[in-house]
Amino acid sequence: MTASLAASPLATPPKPPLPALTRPLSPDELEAALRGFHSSYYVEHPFHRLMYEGRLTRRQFQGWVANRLAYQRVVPRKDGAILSNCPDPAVRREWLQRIVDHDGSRPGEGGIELWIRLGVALGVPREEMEDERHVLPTVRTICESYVWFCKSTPWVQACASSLTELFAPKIHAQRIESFPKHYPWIPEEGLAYFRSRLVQAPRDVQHGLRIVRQHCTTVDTQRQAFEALTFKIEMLWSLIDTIHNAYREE
Ligand code: AHQ
Repeated sequence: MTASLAASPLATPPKPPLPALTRPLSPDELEAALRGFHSSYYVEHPFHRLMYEGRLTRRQFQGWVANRLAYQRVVPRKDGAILSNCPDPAVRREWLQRIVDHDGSRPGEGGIELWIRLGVALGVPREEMEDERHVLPTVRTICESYVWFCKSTPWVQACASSLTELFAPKIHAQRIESFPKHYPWIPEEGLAYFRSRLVQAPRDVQHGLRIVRQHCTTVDTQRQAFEALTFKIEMLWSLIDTIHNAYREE
């Protein structure tokens, strides 16, 4: 590559070590290749390093939590898109739980409500969280791209894109560990969302892996699963990049 064109380090996620796919992978080989994306996951992004090393300012935290609500709010919509494309009632019955996890069973419940409470705990007034006045146009476009991806992609590949959560327990555990240590001003109840995901994400990942292991049995469908996970890896990287650049402290 021409030196002048090389992007600055960490401007793009590290490439995962993908197998050549000269033949279909066994289900175990496929799962191992999907887990190999861990090195590309945005837990290594500079913004997240600032966060768990205790170097994030209150303003950066508030910009992050207010913008990340846009992502939390598209999750049940993209899961609804997957349900609309999925012909298997057994898969739909299990996948449906994800929508309840985020929207709750009644107002004032669910993960999106816990995320709004995290925003309030970080000092963003509830009204300013809920009306999304701080959500950046690029963040909104990036989040909407996840909904469009799940609407327009075969349901198995859309399920594969959710498997970034293979690596999410690490990022939630880092927050639960680092917030009290570095940011004593954040009330303990602000961590409730991360604690809920430590339970829900591993359960969801097992379901997503079962689907991909069962349905991605050819070179083409396995390549499409890698492409779906790559889309999501880059989507999350773009999301945190946008927030990092918008709230840089000079
Ligand atoms: O809070 C998150 C969440 O509910 C989900 C759903 C899942 C999906 O279906 O794509 N991905 C996801 C993620 C959540 N939190 C992110 C974070 O950094 O807090 C991580 C993200 C993911 O890894 O995909």
